[in-house]
Amino acid sequence: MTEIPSEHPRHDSLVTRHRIEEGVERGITSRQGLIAQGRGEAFDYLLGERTLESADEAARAAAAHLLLARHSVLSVNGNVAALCPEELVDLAEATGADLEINLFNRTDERVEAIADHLRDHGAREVKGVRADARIPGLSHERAKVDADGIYDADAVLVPLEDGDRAEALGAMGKTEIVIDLNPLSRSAQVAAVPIVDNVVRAVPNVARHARELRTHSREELAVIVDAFDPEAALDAAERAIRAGVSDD
Ligand code: PTJ
Repeated sequence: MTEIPSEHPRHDSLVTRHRIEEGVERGITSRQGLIAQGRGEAFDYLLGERTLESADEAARAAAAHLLLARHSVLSVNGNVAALCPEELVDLAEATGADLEINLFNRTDERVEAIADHLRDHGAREVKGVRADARIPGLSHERAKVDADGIYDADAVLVPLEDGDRAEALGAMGKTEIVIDLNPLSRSAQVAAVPIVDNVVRAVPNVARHARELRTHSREELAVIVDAFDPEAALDAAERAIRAGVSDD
């Protein structure tokens, strides 16, 4: 990879772009993932490539949900696996969540490459290889899940995807936490907790909140969950994008 000087004004964005490129070369990320990344970058640019106050509040509510859940799962696709594998493993550890591979462009080779990549970054168990259950009402590959993983979970964290699985998981009564830089995307719109932020910032931020909230009682966590307003979070992000103003 070309060395990017740390003082380069778009350093973080360029590093992120290289990770996705490398992900494609290693068979982890799909070629469509490059397009998704470009779309995300445009929104991130408009957000000022920073975590809004409203996204930080969403990350805190997400952490509370993951800690309260009976069984939480972090869904992993080819983009997020390339962008922040170590941070995903750390978030799973901080919350007790499972990691499960779930792909739109699913092939056995990609599933294996992602599972190996996560294990190389410290994951002990990676679900989604067996895929012995289906999410009802979905005709594409993302319907394939593990019976003792996403199918059984009561809270699922879904980073960047299109919205139909998000809706189907909601219909199964699961609490859905979505990370997506586009506040108008279908998955962000249907999420119980939409985090409008880059996954490379949001995943470690949720882990940081989870570690801070770990000593809180279930009642205190429930107060945080109840106080969170998804529509207000989406409105704040949309306002920031349209007006280029800070919400904090
Ligand atoms: O690995 P697979 O086969 O499961 O495929 C994954 C992709 C991402 C290719 C697939 O889910 C897809 O095509 O997604 P979309 O429909 O392009 O949606 C991607 C969404 O994620 C868009 O709303 C982008 O704005 C957003 N996005 C892209 N990069 C990031 C992001 N959100 C947060 N952080 C990012 N780095």
